[in-house]
Amino acid sequence: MSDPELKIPEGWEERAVKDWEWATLWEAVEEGDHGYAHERVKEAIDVGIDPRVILDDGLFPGFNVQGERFSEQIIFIPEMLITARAMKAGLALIRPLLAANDEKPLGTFIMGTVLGDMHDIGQSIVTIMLENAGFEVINLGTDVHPDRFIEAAAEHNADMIGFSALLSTTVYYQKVTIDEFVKAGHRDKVHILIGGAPTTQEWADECGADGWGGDAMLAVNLARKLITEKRAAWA
Ligand code: B12
Repeated sequence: MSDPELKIPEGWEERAVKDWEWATLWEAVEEGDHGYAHERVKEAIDVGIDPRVILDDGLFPGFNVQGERFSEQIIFIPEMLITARAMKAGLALIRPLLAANDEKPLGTFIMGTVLGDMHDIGQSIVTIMLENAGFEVINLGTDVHPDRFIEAAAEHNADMIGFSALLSTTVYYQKVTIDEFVKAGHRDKVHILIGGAPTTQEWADECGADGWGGDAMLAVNLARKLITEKRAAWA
C-alpha cells in the first residue's frame, strides 16, 4: 500500500497574494498542529485572502491527505482526530467572515449529525455556508437523538432540518429520525435535507427526505430553493 501524497491545489498562487506560501499550513493540518494552523489562518485573513480560498487551498490539502491515510488504515483515530482539531481551529477563524450577513434571516435551519455518528467537519462547513447565505443555523452537534431534533425543531419553529451521516451504519438513522418526525406529527412542518459522503439522492428519496446535498454548495442552493418555494406558497 503506497502512502497517499498531498495534492497541491492547481492555481493556488493566483488565488493567494504575492509571495504567499501554503506549505506550512498544509503540513500543520496534516501533523495536527492546531496552534500553528490557527496562526497561519489568522495571517491569511490579515493579508486579505478570501476565506473560501483559505478553506479550499489552505486547510483541505493537509486534511484530505490524512483522510486518505485513515481510509487506508495507514493512520488511526488518534492521528485523524488531531488533524480534525487543526482543521476546526482554522474553520473557527473563517466562520465569522463567511457567516457575516446582517440581513434578516432567510429561515431557521437545524443541523446535526445523526445518532451514533461523531463526524462533524462536513456538517460544520454546510452550517457556515448556510449562515453565509442568510440562514439562522442552530447546530446540535454530533450523535443527535431523533427526539432532540424534534424538540429543537418545535422550540425554534424551524423551517428546515439537516441530518448528516458519514457511516454506512448511521445513514439508517436518517430514516429513523424522519420516521420519528412523522410519528411526532411534525413532518409536515419542516423540510428535511440529508447529506454526508455515503448518502445519495436515491437514499434521500427512499428515506422520505425532501432533498439531498452532495456538497455544501448544493446544500445551500437546495435550501434556498425550498425556502423560496415555501415563502411563495404563503404569499
Ligand atoms: C475525519 C474522519 C473521522 C474523524 C472525525 C472527526 C470529526 N470531528 O469529524 C474520527 C477520527 C473521529 C473518525 C472516526 C470514525 N470513522 Co471516520 N472518517 C473521517 C474521514 C477521514 C473524513 C470525513 C470528513 O470529515 N470528510 C470531509 C467532509 C467535508 O466531507 P463530508 O462529511 O462528506 O461533507 C460534505 C458533504 O457530504 C455534504 N454534507 C455533509 N453533511 C451534510 C448534511 C446535510 C444536511 C447536507 C445537505 C449536506 C451535507 O457537505 C459537506 C461539505 O461539502 C473519512 C474518510 C474520508 N476520506 O472521507 C472517514 C470515514 C467516514 N470514517 C470511517 C470510519 C469507519 C470511522 C470509525 C467507525 C472508525 C473506527 N474504527 O472506530 C469511527 C466512527 C466514530 C463514530 N461513531 O462516528 C469510514 C466510514 C466507512 C463507512 N462507509 O461506514 C470512512 C469513510 C473511512 C474509511 N474509508 O474507512 N473519522
